[in-house]
Amino acid sequence: MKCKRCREKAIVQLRSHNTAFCKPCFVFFFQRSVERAIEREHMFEKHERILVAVSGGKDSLALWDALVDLGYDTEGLYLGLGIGAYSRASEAKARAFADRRGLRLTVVPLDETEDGLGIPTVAAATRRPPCSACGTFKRHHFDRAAFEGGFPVLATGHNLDDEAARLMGNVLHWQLPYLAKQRPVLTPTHPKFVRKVRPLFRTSELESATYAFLRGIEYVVEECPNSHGATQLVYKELLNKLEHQMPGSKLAFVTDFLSRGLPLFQSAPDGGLGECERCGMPAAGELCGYCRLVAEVGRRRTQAVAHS
Ligand code: Q46
Ligand code: ZN
Repeated sequence: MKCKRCREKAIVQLRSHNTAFCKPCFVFFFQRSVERAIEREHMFEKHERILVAVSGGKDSLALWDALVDLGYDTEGLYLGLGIGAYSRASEAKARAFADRRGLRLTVVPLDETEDGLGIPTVAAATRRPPCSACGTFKRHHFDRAAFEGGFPVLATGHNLDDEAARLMGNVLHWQLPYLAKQRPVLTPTHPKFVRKVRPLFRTSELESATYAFLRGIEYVVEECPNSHGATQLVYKELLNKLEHQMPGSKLAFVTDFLSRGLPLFQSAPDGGLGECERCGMPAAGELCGYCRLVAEVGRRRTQAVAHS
């Protein structure tokens, strides 16, 4: 098998693109794909400061690495979710990545912030699935850090597999408001929100894992313990089976939706946003979703003490 670009011996075969590359050409292909996604979707420009949300995993670190190499002005943000050994290991990987390259990384440990709540505590107190609490907490802290840090853009490492699985879930349940928002660039709907972008939306998990490996990026290999049994994983397995039989299906599913499906969902209602009375971030009611959750934890704890 020869590299499609330079005819040297190929080390990576990408069936979805019907191509194969040697190491330097794959690195070039990966970075070029990221750059094309940024340019075509008008995600950001070279003069803008980009906050990259990193989890310590392969996708977000591969994204940060590629953005730095492509000459973008970046800083990293790591949110310590307080999920035991998994969080400790992923924080160590994120820190080591930034240190080795002399990049600036802000670490926000949830259990040491003013509310002092890690994800397991919130999930246990409210009896919610950890991932539901985690989503609300991540959104709030990412939005807040980007706004307070004066960044016009927040980039996350969601890849093609994530996007395809999310799309499948949204289609299966006809989640019209979510379908209207399923796009690689979310423009802010409030002055305190920043542009949110997903430069890896056309890049598969296989490609980001290969890139991370070839670039010598050390990332946390273990999955979050709460991801087991998550519905997203079921969708990913189904899509992997489809991809195996019909290479390129995931990319076509997502990109055809964006070009032909998404315009049909543009009219989904989007209520006006005010500001949260407690934290000042955008909110649909008196409190934002994050502060409502924090208040619920407080109430449940008080009830537990009263009944003990
Ligand atoms: S980190 Fe958070 Fe994920 Fe863990 S608790 Fe769920 S959402 S699985 S990407
Ligand atoms: Zn709030």
